[in-house]
Amino acid sequence: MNGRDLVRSVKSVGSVGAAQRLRTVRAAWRRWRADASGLPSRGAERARVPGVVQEAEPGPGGGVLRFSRSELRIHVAVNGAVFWGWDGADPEPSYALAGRCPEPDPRAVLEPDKDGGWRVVAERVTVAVSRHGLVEVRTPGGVTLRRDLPPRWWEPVDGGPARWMQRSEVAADARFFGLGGRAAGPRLRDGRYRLWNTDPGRAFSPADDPLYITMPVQMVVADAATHLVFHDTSWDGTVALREGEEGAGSGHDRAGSCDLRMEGGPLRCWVMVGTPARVLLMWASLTGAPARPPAWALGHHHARWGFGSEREVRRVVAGYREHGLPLDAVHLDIDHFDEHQVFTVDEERFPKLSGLADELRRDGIRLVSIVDPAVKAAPGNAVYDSGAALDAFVRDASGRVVEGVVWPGASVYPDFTYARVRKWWGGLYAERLAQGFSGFWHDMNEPVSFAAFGETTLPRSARHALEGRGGDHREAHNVYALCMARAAYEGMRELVPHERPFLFSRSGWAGMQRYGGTWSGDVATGWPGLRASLALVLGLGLCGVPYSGPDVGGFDGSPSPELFLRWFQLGAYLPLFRTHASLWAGRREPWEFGAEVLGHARVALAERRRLLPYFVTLAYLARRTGAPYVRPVWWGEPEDRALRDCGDAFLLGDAFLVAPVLDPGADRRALQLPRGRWYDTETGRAYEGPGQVLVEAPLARIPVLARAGAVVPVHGADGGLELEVWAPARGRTGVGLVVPDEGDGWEEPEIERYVTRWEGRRLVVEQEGEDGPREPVRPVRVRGTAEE
Ligand code: NBV
Repeated sequence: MNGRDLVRSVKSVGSVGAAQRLRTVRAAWRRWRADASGLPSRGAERARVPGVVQEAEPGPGGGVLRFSRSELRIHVAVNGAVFWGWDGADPEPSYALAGRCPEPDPRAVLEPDKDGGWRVVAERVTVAVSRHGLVEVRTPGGVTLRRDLPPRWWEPVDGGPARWMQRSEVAADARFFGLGGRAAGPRLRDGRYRLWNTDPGRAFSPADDPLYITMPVQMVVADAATHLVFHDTSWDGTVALREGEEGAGSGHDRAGSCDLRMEGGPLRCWVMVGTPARVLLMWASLTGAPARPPAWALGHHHARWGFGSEREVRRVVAGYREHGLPLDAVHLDIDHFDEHQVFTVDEERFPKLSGLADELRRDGIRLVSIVDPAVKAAPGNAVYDSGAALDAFVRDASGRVVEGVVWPGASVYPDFTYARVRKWWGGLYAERLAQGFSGFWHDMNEPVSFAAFGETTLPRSARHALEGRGGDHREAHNVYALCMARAAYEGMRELVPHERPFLFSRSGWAGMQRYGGTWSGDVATGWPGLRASLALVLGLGLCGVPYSGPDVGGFDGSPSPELFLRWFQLGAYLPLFRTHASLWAGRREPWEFGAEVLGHARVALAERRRLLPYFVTLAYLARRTGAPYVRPVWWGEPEDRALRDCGDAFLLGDAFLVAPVLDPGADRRALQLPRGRWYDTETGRAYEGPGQVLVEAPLARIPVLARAGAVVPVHGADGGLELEVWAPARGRTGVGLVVPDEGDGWEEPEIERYVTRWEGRRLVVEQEGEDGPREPVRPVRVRGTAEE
């Protein structure tokens, strides 16, 4: 971008102008007034607990327990997940569920337990309810995983939504993960975590909480088993976590605890027990299989807020070509809109956008467009006019359309909790497709309205359709982006039925993986930001959202060459591999950081390209099983406590252990190994796990280890698919799945399964087939046999 373009871009960002500042003061004031009149104060409240159980009524998969002051509905579903809801809460309606609630498991029955309590015994879990409403989740072997104390409600005497509190205890050795995207994760240490999707309004660091995606989803990992608990309510709330402590010697254990306080909504939850893999399989069967991105979305993306012109896009793309750097997608930010209005193009600076898109596509590069939900409140603006005609915009309690302030100035917000609004919005993507865009990047959808004081979102009293049930922003806020993603996804399925949509969204909620992925938002440039990038990807994966990645290099400022390179090297192993930065930040093209960084970045990019078939396979497996591509090192051994506490490395599928460099000046690092033999993929050196080792981490690369026995699909030198086989240890066998890239449509690929074993001194690799094992048709390259 030249100087003139920069000045124009900066000027066109309304927030820096005096008029915009005045608008934000007015918006904050309007928000405050709307809530003052639209949300009556709660007045006096009365506390309530369930009381004593009076009767039990068995039903399919469980039954109903009637207490003197509440009712508990409990059932085990066929997928093995357990549901319970107080005050008669049902699993439906729910924004998290992918479809109807799964059928009850007829084998699970409600039966009397000791001391006047009741229990439901299922195949993998027993749930016991005491006569006072304490709910215990136990393994089939009888070990308690979670004790939910009787809940407590506070009800306004004059009516209105009850606030409630649920205190739970977990094993002293348990660790907490999840709760959406938490920059301080992946292990969630003692503290309070808020459940309210929030744009921090500036580049965030690990101390910032909450961020854009919050979810009442916890994965709790303990010696006895892993469980996932999901409190299905979208209201504002907080989770206070405290890890337990094991008593040394003859001392007592102190249980871990979780206090969940919600401002409203039903008190209902789902619990899933098993291994991490089983738990996420159940989660995906309940809330939806993760969308499978098209193969190009598994390559390298380059974005920039402030390309500013077609000329600049061409310049950057040419730079990638000239420097021998593969590129798969370019993302256009709000600066390509006409006055920041979504679904428009600034014709002066992007006069032939569809021509540019065609040209890029011929070179194998796709264009991705940002999409913001707020619509410029200006009659004559086509999006505004069509939305207004449909009564699509959120209104306040008095019936006036809520006006906020975002990039285009005064703006209004589609109510995505309304099916016909979603349909209208989904249709608007036709304009983007006609411009040549292949994918979409949802931003500012917490949703954001700039405000001079108070919260930067819509008034809590703002009204939403909530699928016809009606309600306000307190309930709709956290699912706003989820519903926007649904609108886009369903729209694209109609507009381009033969292609898998590519969509990723800054904000979201439980179930968002059905429509696409996310990215880490505006992560602050700095070493802590780099660490937070990994924490977010890991944590979101454990909440069922497998496709994500950070702004490589960080969103603001200018990373040092070393920091940029380390970020780039990490990004090359994450599902979404994207360089991006703010309008005011330094450049992020790899050649801007000197010849040494450029050379190493080229190697990282080439390796990402080589591993593309593996990423395609992982994307497919995520869809089939819910398993994230990026997994914590304890994935297969959650009982290994040293692994449980390790958040600075990850497993990429089953085959690789990736150890990013997260500190400046490091040229080696400690790494906690899971069980078995691991080969340094660069040097071939073998390490034996479990245990801690020191691995070489020169500036040229981050350590990546391959699991002995892994069979990995990669691109060979001729671009064809070949198998990289990492020798199993003597006497051991190995296995690998390969899902060939069948294009960007909906065809179900044929999964290939390979096994490897030693026959004397010969390593045999075979493909399994219906008629028994056979020679693989694909070329095989064996590695890791040097010292055999
Ligand atoms: O659209 C501009 C930016 C975007 O580049 C970034 O990725 C988003 O997270 N957007 C936020 C709005 C402005 C942030 C200051």
